[in-house]
Amino acid sequence: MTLVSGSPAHAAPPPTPEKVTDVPNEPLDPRDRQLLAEAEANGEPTVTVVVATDRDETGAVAQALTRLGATVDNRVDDVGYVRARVPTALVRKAATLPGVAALDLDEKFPLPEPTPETRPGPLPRIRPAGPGPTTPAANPYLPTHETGAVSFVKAHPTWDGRGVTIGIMDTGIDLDHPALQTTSTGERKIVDWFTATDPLEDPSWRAMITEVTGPTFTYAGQTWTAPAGTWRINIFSESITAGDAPAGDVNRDGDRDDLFGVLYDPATGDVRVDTNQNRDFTDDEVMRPYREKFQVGHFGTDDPGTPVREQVPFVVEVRRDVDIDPTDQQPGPYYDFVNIGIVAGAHGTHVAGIAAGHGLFGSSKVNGAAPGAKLVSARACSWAGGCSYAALTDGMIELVVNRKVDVVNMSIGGLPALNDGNSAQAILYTRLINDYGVQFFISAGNSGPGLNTVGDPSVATDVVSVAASISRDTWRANYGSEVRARHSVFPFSSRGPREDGGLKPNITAPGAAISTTPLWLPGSAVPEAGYDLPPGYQMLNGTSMAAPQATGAAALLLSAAKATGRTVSPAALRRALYSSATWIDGAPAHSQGYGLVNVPGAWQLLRTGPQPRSYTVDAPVCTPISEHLATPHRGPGVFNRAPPG
Ligand SMILES: [Ca+2]
Ligand SMILES: [Ca+2]
Ligand SMILES: [Ca+2]
Ligand SMILES: [Ca+2]
Repeated sequence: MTLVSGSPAHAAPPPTPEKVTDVPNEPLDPRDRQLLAEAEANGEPTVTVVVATDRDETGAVAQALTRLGATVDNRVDDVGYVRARVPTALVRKAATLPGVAALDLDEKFPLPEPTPETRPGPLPRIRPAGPGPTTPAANPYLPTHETGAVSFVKAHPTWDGRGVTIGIMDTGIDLDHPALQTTSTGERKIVDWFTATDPLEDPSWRAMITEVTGPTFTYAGQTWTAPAGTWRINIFSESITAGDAPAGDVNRDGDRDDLFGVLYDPATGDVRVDTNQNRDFTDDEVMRPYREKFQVGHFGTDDPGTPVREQVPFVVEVRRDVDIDPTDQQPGPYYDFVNIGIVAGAHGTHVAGIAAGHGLFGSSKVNGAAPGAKLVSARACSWAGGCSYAALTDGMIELVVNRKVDVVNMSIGGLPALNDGNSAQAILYTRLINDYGVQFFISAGNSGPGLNTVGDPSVATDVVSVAASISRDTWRANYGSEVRARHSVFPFSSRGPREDGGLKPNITAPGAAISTTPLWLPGSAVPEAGYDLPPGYQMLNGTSMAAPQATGAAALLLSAAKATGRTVSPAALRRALYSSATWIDGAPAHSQGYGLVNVPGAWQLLRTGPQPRSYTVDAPVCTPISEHLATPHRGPGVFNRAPPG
């Protein structure tokens, strides 16, 4: 059997169970101690922290942090959330403030890497044809039928995700892809698109500080034209995208030094981008945030003579009143920022196509799991260092509280030494799920097959942590390999249990797929299977691909519930998915959780109204770091990795 290691799509450093030295009253867990030590070594004056506060203590915590000299950058009282920049020397003090339930230091998860690992070797014995316009709905390239999604939609054509909006927390979704334009009923597929990154860290946010007056003015050594009136101006430089696709060339003309003027009206929030680079804003479209008018701008001009798109789509967004100097330990000075919203890599587009694509490969029949569902794109990753923990937290809150999505997919995560589901992020995600009724599906990670490799924040108790399986048919179609087992769990798929013995991952879904990628990326090979894909498609594997299969399956169930007047709580949804899952023979529970997602089976349970039950289990836990558990050395499952003696 062919062994395929996980693509680093859900890359994470290996766990480093550090030596535990007893620190009395140490408020930080081992990972945060390490991050703080790095900040101290680098002489960083402040660090960003993510704080889950006790209920009704958010205001008091924010005030106390401000008194410590911190800058509070975001605060959501209903969720009990504060994001702040704290003087590095005072982080431990901040963590012990009254009302702080948990405090984590911000860190960067590596940008999801879209390239699947390939194995050099002899030509495959099987030469599948690859997908195309005649590919049927049930196919091994994008195997949504393996969760029962295809048969469910065939039996109930209107329960195909319509009425449901899926949030995709990722690198952003390509706005031009034909399979991401409309739902099965012809409505707009991508209904919202926003960027959750920190304006002071992600240079796609431009500070609107310099004031200029039209009709002509000099800026950056050149003469510009604008409508009469007073404006703010800055430059968007394509080179800031060098860290990942589009690799520093947003207008796809082969160089990396193009500059684009950005003009902003602070009174109205109107934005103009000089996409044709003539330093004249009077011929540029007046743009508003995507959700207002669904405006999409483009850098570059497509050459119709080539299959690839020589053009990158973008949206604009405004963040008002950002404190641009968090190190002066006082409020302000405040300026507005304008974001140029383009995708930071192919990953989010691939995930979106698996969850809810409609009409892939030029086939009217090939879809993601829920072709009737709508999408909201949230970008938490940038080209300068990956996806930030703080942006993933801000973005999840924004998706649920303000963008009103029904279910969320996140195929990003990390692997801290203490993966016990008690991080600040895990606490906040749990509140969002239970208070707002929005279930999160999060990739389990690609750090398997070792024990206790399941990633945070998929370890949060009420998050559905998704492991990656592969069928015999997909081995053939996407790898050209012949195997015996009908279904198996990918070796790279992260294994449980949690540090406290809790059951993770929870469920399994197919973790290899050919799905959508930005049209401006060249076509790619599926080398093990021996065929090529045109621009707009790529074969990727990882739990990143499994999670959106599960999310799309959930969208079908929520769609069916809406159509039949049922209300489904996250607990009931999880119970139905878990109780109906199909056991994969030969795979232990700590690799597959309850088993492979089974949409028709889950609907049978939801239809008759299952009663979610909860049990409390308390058992001894002995691992090298189990003293850091919420209750030291205790947890909901027996887990013994204690060294002898
Ligand atoms: Ca260029
Ligand atoms: Ca222009
Ligand atoms: Ca072209
Ligand atoms: Ca300040």
